[in-house]
Amino acid sequence: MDVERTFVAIKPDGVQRGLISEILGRFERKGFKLIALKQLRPSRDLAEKHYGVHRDRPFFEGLVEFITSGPVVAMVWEGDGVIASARTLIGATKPLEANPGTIRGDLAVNIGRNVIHGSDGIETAAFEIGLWFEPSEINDWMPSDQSWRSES
Ligand code: D4T
Repeated sequence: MDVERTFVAIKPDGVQRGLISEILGRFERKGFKLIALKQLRPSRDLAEKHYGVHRDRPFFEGLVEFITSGPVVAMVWEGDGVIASARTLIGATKPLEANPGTIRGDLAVNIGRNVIHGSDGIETAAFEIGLWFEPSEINDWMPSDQSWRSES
């Protein structure tokens, strides 16, 4: 399997609730590699582009208001199968339907305050990484224990 990259963001509710380390830790402990990380308050333009696919949905305006309401922690994680695996770690969009053990299943109740975002496919991941990060902000590094992490 090709090494993948995915975009993950801790939304303003996750930041305000002090869940950054809890969420980051789950990706680290799983064994994925963090290659970009920053905190920012997204502009309206960035939020509208990020959620452009939902532009005509009734919840769009509230969603943009929410994601621009405070700091977001934006990340890029790398690893085999990381796009689908991150979605599994995150859990269902509706937190009340998310399985226990997932981030939303353990830490959220409301679809409009579901703590975290993760790209849902290869093309979306490439688009979102390019939208949120400059190439110079992405660090291509090799963990010293890489040989222990990879299949032989
Ligand atoms: P994100 O994109 O935030 O990771 O969420 P998902 O990928 O899990 O789900 P999504 O794209 O379908 O929804 C994007 C975002 O919109 C909010 N939302 C969604 C909402 O407030 N009301 C709704 O009815 C839906 C479907 C939650 C996530």
